[in-house]
Amino acid sequence: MKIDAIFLRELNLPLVKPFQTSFGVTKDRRVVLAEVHSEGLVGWGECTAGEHPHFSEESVDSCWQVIVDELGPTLAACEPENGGEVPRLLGLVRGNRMAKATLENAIWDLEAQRVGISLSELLGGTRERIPCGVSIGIQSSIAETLEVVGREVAAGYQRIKLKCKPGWDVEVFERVRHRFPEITLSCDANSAYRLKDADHLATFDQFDLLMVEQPLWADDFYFHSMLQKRLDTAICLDESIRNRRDALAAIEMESCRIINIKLGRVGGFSEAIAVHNAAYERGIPVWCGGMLESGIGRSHNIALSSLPNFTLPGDVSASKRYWTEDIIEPEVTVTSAGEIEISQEPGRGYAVKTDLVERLTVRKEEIRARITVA
Ligand code: OSB
Ligand code: MG
Repeated sequence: MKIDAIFLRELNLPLVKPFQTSFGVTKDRRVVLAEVHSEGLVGWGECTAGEHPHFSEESVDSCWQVIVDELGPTLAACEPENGGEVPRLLGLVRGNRMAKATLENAIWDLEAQRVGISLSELLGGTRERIPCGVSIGIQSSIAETLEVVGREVAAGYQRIKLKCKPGWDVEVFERVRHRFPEITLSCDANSAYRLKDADHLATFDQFDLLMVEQPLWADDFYFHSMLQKRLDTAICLDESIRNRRDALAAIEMESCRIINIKLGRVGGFSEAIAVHNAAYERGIPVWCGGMLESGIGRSHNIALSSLPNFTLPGDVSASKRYWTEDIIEPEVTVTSAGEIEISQEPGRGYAVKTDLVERLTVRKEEIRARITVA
């Protein structure tokens, strides 16, 4: 496909309410979108990097720089046949996976539109609807947490994940489990613990959690494998899994029993499918993580979640939990059974509200082709 133009935009999108993890609070999202024009069609990509390099080394500003100066000009000079070719075209740049995913995913979006099939079908999706869970940030009190959990359970969500950290864990789990004995519950530490906390982490076993997500260092497999031996509860790795080889290492070392797949974290759809397949072949279930995405990233997550090994509820939830008005139409809605229906329309299945995107744009840059010689 011929690339006619690439625009990169930054939007300012205030969250409906602040989201707190073990590494900080997010109030307003700075959403970077790539808009790739090709032969009359427009493919969209969303950058999932945070405002600060806390979840990973990448941030909104690092991605902006790498896309504008490196990845964008390279891609604009190519004529990729499909999304699957993009990792090779951008391979000269090391790392920077969230930046790469922003562009690669836009090409997959274009490809689905060109072929005239849904993005889900293009990716190899097999589900008509996907099970949904929610990630609940650290609240100011346990009473408030109980209220939020109650609201999400009533809305139908199939799994509740509580963000945790030292000092905000067992007491919270205890009260939530006591009030909601039957719900599927998990927790996510975003690497807030150390191996010396193993005895403490083992006390989480009494709460019948579906998993403990990323308890230790973001770059670790070995200490997670030591910890997994001491827990009955399954460890799920998020931050640690950057690609298929990481998934293979983690599975081989028994560092986890479940894998969270995030498009940005692994560098785009190609690698996400590779991680999915590697886990599938080895009997390790996966689920789709979230990064407080706008409707564009959210629609990509929905399509990805339709692949067969996404058997556990993902952190893919309704637009209204994050935004007063999402930038897509229709907005993402979740049924009372806690499911999202997969669109069978060509492409993403959610139209971009271009006028709203334009109004929310705080910076925009057109990227021109540049031939890079290795
Ligand atoms: O670790 O899953 C995570 C949000 C920002 C950074 C990291 C994570 C999260 C979430 C939110 O848990 C998931 C979502 O609802 O988008
Ligand atoms: Mg996580």
